[in-house]
Amino acid sequence: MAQLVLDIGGMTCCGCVKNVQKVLDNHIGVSKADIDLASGVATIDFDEQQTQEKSIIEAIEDIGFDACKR
Ligand SMILES: [Cu+2]
Repeated sequence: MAQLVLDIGGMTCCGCVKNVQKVLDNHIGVSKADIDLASGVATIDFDEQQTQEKSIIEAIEDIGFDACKR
């Protein structure tokens, strides 16, 4: 199990957080994702056998948010 901490740009309300949360929860290999709206930080636990950092970042970018590794 690996952990990825991302700065997510563009989240302005809890609706945004919900959208990002949904994408992460549905992402194969992600076991846990905590998102903090105030700081814009997402802490993501994932299985390296099933997904990779790049794929998780792309999934967030695909719905219109910026994501970069801390
Ligand atoms: Cu929003």
